[in-house]
Amino acid sequence: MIQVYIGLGSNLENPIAQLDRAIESLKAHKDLHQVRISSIYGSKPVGPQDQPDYINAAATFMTELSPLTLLDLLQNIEQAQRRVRERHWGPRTLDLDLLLYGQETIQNSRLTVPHAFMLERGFVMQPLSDLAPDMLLANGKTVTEQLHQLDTSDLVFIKEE
Ligand code: A4P
Ligand code: MG
Repeated sequence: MIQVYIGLGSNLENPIAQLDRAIESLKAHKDLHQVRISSIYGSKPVGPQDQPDYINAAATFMTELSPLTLLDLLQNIEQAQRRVRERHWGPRTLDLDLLLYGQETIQNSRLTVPHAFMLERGFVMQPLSDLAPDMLLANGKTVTEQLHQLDTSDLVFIKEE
């Protein structure tokens, strides 16, 4: 079993309900075990600013699925919630990013793990610190230490999952 961390994001069509539904899909999946969910946060969009604010959370679980099978699963959940892919970093009903797959470094045409921008994004590191504050990152810092280096002034706590 590998411990996996994923990021969840939405800024369209009732984002909190989008996340809640995605969380239910994760919890119900037979190949994902010991699913835990962070609190839910709001933040200003990173990237194009002419789009609604985002809602973000993180999840962790144990699984035996391979990284690419897991990516398929995450993309199936995105598709089931009618995600429209239009603009890079643009608005979306549901975005599920594979942040960490155990300690593995993965670089292929479909996957970059650890996720390329996770360390610099408060909307990723804050929920991650709910789940694993003392976990060591590839840069040698803990999640909490990394979080404290970021500007998180736009983050608002929405609710506990
Ligand atoms: N891919 C590669 N690595 C991964 C990975 N670790 N996890 C590939 C998931 N997918 C990965 O993704 C495009 C391709 O990336 C996938 O087909 C997969 O094979 P996408 O989600 O369709 O494309 P995208 O959304 O245009 O790009 P990307 O890189 O996913 O965008 P981000 O980084 O997710 O940024 N602001 C706030 N406040 N909160 C947000 O959640 N999100 C974004 C999207 C921008 N601004 C935001 C937020
Ligand atoms: Mg994505």
